[in-house]
Amino acid sequence: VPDYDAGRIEKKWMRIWDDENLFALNENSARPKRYVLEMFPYPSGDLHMGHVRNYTIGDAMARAARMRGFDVLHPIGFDAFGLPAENAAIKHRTQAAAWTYRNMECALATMRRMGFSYDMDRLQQTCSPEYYRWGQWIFEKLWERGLVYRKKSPVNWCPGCKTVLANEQVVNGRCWRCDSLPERRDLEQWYFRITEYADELLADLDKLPGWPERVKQMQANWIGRSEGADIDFILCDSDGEPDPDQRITVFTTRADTLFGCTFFLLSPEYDGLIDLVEGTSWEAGVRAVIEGAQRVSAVERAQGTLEKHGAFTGRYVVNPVSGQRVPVWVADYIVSDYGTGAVMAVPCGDQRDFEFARKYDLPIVPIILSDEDRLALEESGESIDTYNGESVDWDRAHTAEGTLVQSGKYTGLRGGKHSEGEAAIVADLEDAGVCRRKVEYRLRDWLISRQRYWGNPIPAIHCAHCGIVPVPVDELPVVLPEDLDLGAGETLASHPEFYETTCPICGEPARRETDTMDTFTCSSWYYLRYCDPHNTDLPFSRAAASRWMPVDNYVGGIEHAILHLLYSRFFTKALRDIGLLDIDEPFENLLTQGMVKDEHGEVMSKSVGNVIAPATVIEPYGADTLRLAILFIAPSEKDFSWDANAVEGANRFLRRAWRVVWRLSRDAGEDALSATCSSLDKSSLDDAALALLRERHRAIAKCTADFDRHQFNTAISAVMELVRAASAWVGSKGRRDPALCGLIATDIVSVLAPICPFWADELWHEALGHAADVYSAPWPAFDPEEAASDTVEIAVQVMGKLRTRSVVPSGATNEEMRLAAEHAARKWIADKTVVKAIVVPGRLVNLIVR
Ligand code: ANZ
Ligand code: ZN
Repeated sequence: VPDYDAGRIEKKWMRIWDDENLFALNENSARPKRYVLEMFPYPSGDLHMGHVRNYTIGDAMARAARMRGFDVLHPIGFDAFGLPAENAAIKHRTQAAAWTYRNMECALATMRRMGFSYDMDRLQQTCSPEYYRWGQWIFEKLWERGLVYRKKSPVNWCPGCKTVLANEQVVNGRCWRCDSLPERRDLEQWYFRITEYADELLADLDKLPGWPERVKQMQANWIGRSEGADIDFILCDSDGEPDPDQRITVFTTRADTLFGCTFFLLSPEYDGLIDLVEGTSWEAGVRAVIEGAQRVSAVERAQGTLEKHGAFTGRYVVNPVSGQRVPVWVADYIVSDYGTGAVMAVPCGDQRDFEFARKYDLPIVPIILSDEDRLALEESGESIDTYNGESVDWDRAHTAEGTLVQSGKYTGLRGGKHSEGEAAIVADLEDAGVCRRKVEYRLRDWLISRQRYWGNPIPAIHCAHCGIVPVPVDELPVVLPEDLDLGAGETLASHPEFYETTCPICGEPARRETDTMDTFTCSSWYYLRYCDPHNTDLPFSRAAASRWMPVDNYVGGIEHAILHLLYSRFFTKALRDIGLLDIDEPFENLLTQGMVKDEHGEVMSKSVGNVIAPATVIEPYGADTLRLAILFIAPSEKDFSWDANAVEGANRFLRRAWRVVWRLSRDAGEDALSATCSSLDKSSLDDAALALLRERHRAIAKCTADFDRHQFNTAISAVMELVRAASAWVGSKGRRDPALCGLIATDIVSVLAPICPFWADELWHEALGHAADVYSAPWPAFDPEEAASDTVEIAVQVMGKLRTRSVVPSGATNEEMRLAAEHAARKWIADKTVVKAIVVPGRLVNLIVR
C-alpha cells in the first residue's frame, strides 16, 4: 500500500483539474439544474478560516449535487469595491486597484489550493469595468422606473469612514464597518425606493421555507409593518383656545389607549415646531432639545435606550375622544421619519412615555387593567366602572393587553394591539372625520450614495440648465480613474479630469456626479451575472436567468441576514418589474454557517490576533484534512471552536480509509471498476460479508440523506462506521468476495469525494483504476429495505473507553441494550460490578463499573 502523501497528491490533482478545466460548467439540458452559491468574499487579504468554512460547505454541496446527476452552476467572484482598499492605498501610498487585485490573486490561489470546484470562466470582480458597467446600467433602469431619487434629509454620517451610511449599516447604533458612532448631518443624497416593495418583501418571506426562521424574523422586524391609524388632534392657540383650523396628526397603533393620553409629543425636527414657541419664554428650552438631538443619530434615538430629553412648548392640543386639553412637548426620542413625527403619549401603556412622564412629572392615568388585576378587583367586590386606579403603584408601563377602564363608553372593552377597543375608537373617530386607517413601515428607503472613491460611480450629470440627468446608456460605463493619489488627499471631487464633462442634453459644460454607489449595490445582483457572465448587451439574458435562477443553495454568514439579503431580494423584484427576470425571490434555500472561534471560544479576528491561517493546516496535513475537519467538527449552522485534535483526528481517519481502500481494491482486482450494488451476487456471500453489505446499505442511506440535509458531520460519522466495519472485515480471516471488495472501496471513495476531493481522485484513479474523474462519477445507490434492517450495531464502552460492539434489535429498550452490552463486554468487566449504564438509544452503552 503506497503512503498517503497529501502534499504530492494535492499538487498533482490541482494541475490535472486545471488542465482539464474540470469545473467548467458542461451543460446538458437533459439534466436538472442546481445553482450552488457561496457569498463572495471581500478581498481584504488572504482567505481566513471563516471563508474556508463557507466555501468548503458550498463545495461539498456542489460536488455532491454533480454526482447526484445535476448540472451544477458553482461560480465565485469578489466583492471588490470598498473602503479597506482605500485605507490601504492611503497608508502604503499605492493604488486601491493594485491592492485589490493583489489580494484577489492571493485568495484565488488559496481557493485553488483548497480544491474548490469553481467554474473560473465565470469569475466576477465587481471593480472591473465589465462588471460595474452593468451596475450603472441597472441604476439607470431603476431611475427610469422611479425607483431612484435624491432627497435632503438628516443622514447618518460615519466620522470613521467619512461617508454617509444606510440605516441598515448602523448596527446597534454603530457603523457596521468601523464601529464609530455615526453623526447626524443634513445632506442631499441618492436613494433607492426600497419601501415601494416593503409589503412584498415582507409577504414573500412566506415563500421561503428553505430559509432559517431566525433570518426571516430579522427581516420581518427590520421591515417592521405596523397597522394603526392617523388621528388628528386640534391645536390650541397661544391663549389656550382650541383652533379647529389647526391640527396635528399622530400615527398610533394603540388608539384604544386614547383616554390614557396625558401629553403630546413632537419630534425636534417637527415642521413648524419653532413657530409654536418663537418669541415665547418656552423657546430657549425647546431650542436646547433640538440642538441636543442633532448630536445623536436617528437610529440611536429611536432605540429609546438613551436618556430622554424634552421641553414644554407652552401649547396644548385637544384629545379627540375625551375633549381634554393635554400639553404639547418636544421630546428627543420621537424621530422625524416615522409616522408623522408627532405622538400621543400614553405613559401607562408605553415604557418610553412612562419614563418621560416620570422625569418631567407628567400625569400617568391607568386605563388598562391586566387580566390578573381585573380578577383581583372583582374578588374585592369593586366594579371596573368606578375603578380610578388610585391604589396602583406604578414602577413601569403596562404593555400587556387587558380591559379598558376610565375610558368613557369604551370602558370594559378589550384593549391592546388590534383589539376590539382599538377598532371601536378608530371607527368612531373615522365617522367624525378625524381618523384614517394607516399602515406604517419601519423600513426606510436605501441611501446608496457614498462620498468615497473606491466604488461604482453614479452615472449622473449635474447641469445648470437641465438639472440632474443620466449618462447616456451608450456612454456607460463611467470609468473610475485608477490613478488617484489618495495618500495626497485626492478624491473624485478634486479630480477635474473626472468631473468635468458636458451635458448630454444641452451640450453645455456640466459636472459629473462624484459620489459612488454603496458597495451593497454591487453584491445585490452578482448572482445574476454568473448566469450569463460574458453578455455584452445586457447584464444577463432573461433566458440564462430563467435556466439558472433561483439560486438553489446559498451559503453565507448570518451577519448578512438583513443587509445583503434584503437588498438582493429588492433588486430581484425590481429587475422582475423592469422585465429582466421572471422570478420573485433570488435564493431558494439559505444556509447560514456558524462562526469559527479559537480554542477559547473567541471569534477569530485580526484585531484580537487569534486567527489560524488556513496555510498552517494545509501545509502539514493537506487541504483534504482541513476540509474534512471543518465539516466534521460541527453541524454547518453551528459555531465551532478550533480544535487541533480534530485536525489530527481527521488526518488519521483519512490515512486509515486510504489503507482500507487500497487493500479492498487489491482483493477486488478487475471487479473494482464495474462494482455496483445491483451487480453483486448475494448468494455467493457468507454471513460476515452479508453483514458488511447491510452495514454498507445503512451507511450509504444515511450519507445520502445527510448530504441532502447538508448535515456533513453526521454523514462523515456514517462513512467512518463503514470504514471501521470494512477495516475489520479486511483484517479478518474469512473469504473476501472480489465484487464486494470493489463495491465497498468504490463507495467509500465516492461518498468522501465531495469532502476530500484530492484524496478521492487519487484513489479513484490509482487504486480503483478509473480513467475519468470521481467528480463526475455517480453517487452510490442503496437498497432502502436492507438499509432499514431490523438490527443495529452499538458501541460498548467500559468506563468511557470503547471496548467492543454488539448487535441489538433496532427498537431495543435501554434495558435490552444494557444486557447486550454487559454480555459483549464480559471480559472487561470480569469480577467488577456494573453500577450504572449510560445508554444512547440505537448507538452506544457506557458501562460504569466498580
Ligand atoms: C400611542 C401608544 C400607546 C403607542 C401605547 C404605543 C403604545 P410600532 O408598533 O413600532 O409601529 N410612535 C409613532 N410615531 C413615532 C415617532 N415618530 N417616533 C417615536 N415613536 C413613534 O410603534 C407605533 C407606536 O410608536 C405608536 O403608537 C406611537 O406610540 C409611537 F400604549 O401611540 B403609540
Ligand atoms: Zn444641460
